[in-house]
Amino acid sequence: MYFSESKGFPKDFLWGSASAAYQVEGAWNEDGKGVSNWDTFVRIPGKTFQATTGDKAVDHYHRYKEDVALMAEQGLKAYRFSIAWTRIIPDGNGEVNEKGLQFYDDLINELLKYNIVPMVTVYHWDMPQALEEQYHGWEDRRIVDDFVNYATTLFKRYGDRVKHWIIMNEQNVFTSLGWLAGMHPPGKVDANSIFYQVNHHANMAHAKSVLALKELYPDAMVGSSFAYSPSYAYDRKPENAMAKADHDDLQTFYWMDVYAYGRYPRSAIRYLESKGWAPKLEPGDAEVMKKAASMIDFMGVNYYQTCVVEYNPLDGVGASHEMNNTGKKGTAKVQGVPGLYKSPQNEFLPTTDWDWTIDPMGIRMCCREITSRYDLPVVISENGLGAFDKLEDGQVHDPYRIDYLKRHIEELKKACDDGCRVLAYCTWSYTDLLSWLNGYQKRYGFVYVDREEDENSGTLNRYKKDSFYWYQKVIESNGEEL
Ligand code: BGP
Repeated sequence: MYFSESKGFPKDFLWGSASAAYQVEGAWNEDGKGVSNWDTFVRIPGKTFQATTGDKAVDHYHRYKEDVALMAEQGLKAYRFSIAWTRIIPDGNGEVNEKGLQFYDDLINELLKYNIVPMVTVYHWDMPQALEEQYHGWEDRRIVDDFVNYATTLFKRYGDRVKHWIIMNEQNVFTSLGWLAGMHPPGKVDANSIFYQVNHHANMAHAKSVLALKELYPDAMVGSSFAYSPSYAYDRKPENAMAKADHDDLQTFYWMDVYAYGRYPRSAIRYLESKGWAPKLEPGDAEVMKKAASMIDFMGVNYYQTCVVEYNPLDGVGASHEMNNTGKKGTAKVQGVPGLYKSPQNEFLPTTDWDWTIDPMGIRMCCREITSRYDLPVVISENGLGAFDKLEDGQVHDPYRIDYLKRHIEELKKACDDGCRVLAYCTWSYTDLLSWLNGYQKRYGFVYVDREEDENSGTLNRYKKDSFYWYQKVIESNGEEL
C-alpha cells in the first residue's frame, strides 16, 4: 500500500537484539553443564569452518554483566537469548542442575535491572547429547515429554519475570540441515520420512509447551520463530507460479500453518503421502496442535533473505548438500526438488559475501503475509548482516551494516503503516558470535569481539562498532532517525 504519511512505530515498540546460547556462552563444560549435540558435532572433522567450536565462544557466560551493561548503554529495550538445555538438565531428562538455573536467573535479573525485556528462546538447536544416545533425540516420540518437562522447568523458574517466550528457533532450519542436508547434527542426508516425523515431534513439543506455559502463566506471550524466506515466482509463466505454490506449501506454510492453524497444509500432506514420507500422528495430536495454535500470541520471524522459485523438471537439479561457508562470494549452488521447484539467484538483488540475497522489502512481505493469512502479531526475532569487519585503533567502521539495517527498518515501518502488528525487532546479533558453520569471521554484532577462529586467539575484549551508536539513535528516536 502507499501512504503519504507514516504513523511510525508503535510507542511501546521493542527495539532488541538477539543471540543463542551455543553461539555466545562458551564455558561448554563448566558448572555441571552436560554435553550437547553441537558440542559433539563440531568435533567431527570437516563439519565447521576451520573446525571452529563454541567451547569458549565469546565467553558471555563469564562476561554477561559487561555485555548487559553495553546493552543498557545502547538503550536496548529487549534482549532475546536462548537457554542451553544442557545447563538446566545436563542429560536431558534426569536431575536438574541448580547452577545452570542460577546462571539464567542472574542474566534475567541483570537485564531487568536496566529495564531490558528478556525474551527467552527455549530451544535454539543445542540438544543434550545424552538424548541422542538414549533414543536418537528428535527422531523418537519420547523427546516430546522430555522437552515439555525441560520447558516447564524454565516456565516455573523464570515465568514470574519473563513474559516473552519463543519455544522453537527455526525448526525448518535445524531439521532440514540435520536430516536432509547433513550439515547440522545428526548429519543425516535425504532422510525424508525421518525428517517429517522429526518435525512432527518438534511440533508436538512446541504445542504442548505452549499449553504448559499458558496453564501456568495465561498472560505470557508465546510463539515460535520461523526462518522465513518469502518467495518470488521466477516469471509470469504459469508453471513457475505453480512451482511457487508448491514451494510455499512445503517450505513455508508447512511450519507456519502448524503454529498458527494447528494443521499441516493439505496439498503438502497429499504429496508426502504419495512419497511415503507423511508423518504419523498419534490420537489426540491434531486436537493438541489446534488448541496450541489458538493460544499463540505472535509469529516469530527470522528474516534474512527472499528466494526465487522456478519450475524444476523431474530430471532437474536436486539438493547439493553444500553451502558457502567460507565467505567467497559466488560459490553457492542452485538447489531444487526434482519435479517441483528450484531456487535460482535473483539477478535484481545484491548478495552478501556468503551469497545471502539482500532484499529489505522482504521483511515487509513477511509481515504482510502473516497478517493476511493468520492475522497474528509479528516479532522479528532476527535480522542482520554477516560481514567481515575490521578492528582498527579500537574502532570498527561498518557502514554496510548500518545501511542494511536502516533499509530493513524502513520497510518494517511501512509494514506497520500497512496495518501489520509488529511488536518487536531484534537484530542478529548483539555481540559478534559463532556463526554455526562459518566460524567467527562472519560477524553480525553491534559489539566487536576480539577473537578469531583459533580457540586461543584474541583477548575477547569488546569494542563498540559504528553501528552500535547508530542503533542507539534509532532506539532513542523510536525508529524516526535512521
Ligand atoms: C539463523 C540462526 C542464528 C544465526 C543466524 C545467522 O538461522 O537462528 O542462530 O546463526 O541464522 O546465520 P549464520 O550464522 O549461518 O550466518
